[in-house]
Amino acid sequence: MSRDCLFCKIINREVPSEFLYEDDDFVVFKDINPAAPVHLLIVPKKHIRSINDLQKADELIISGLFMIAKDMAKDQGINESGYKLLFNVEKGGGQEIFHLHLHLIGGWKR
Ligand code: DGP
Repeated sequence: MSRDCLFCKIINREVPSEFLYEDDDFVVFKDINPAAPVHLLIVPKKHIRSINDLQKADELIISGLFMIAKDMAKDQGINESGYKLLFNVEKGGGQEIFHLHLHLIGGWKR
């Protein structure tokens, strides 16, 4: 938990957001500024600034992010049509919220 982190506040329900999925270690909610018809954020509850800050002990977090992403893609009905998974890393990589999250983006009509 980081006091001034928006995603920590969402995880702790200090800032309202509807969770599409939650377990002991992760939450999933819709991106407030969607880049596609489906744009979800898969977010570990542990505060990790970015991919750069991952430790060996975080391996289960990384595998969990991808397992939840593919389940959410199926849940949203976009697993067969296809989707993108994206990490923005630090400012130069487009990261705006410095709490690790995986973007799940898809649902285009092609
Ligand atoms: P990134 O640039 O990778 O750090 O992505 C951060 C995303 O978070 C960005 O696409 C917009 C989204 N976002 C920012 N503030 C909020 C918020 O208060 N609620 C929700 N649901 N999403 C937010």
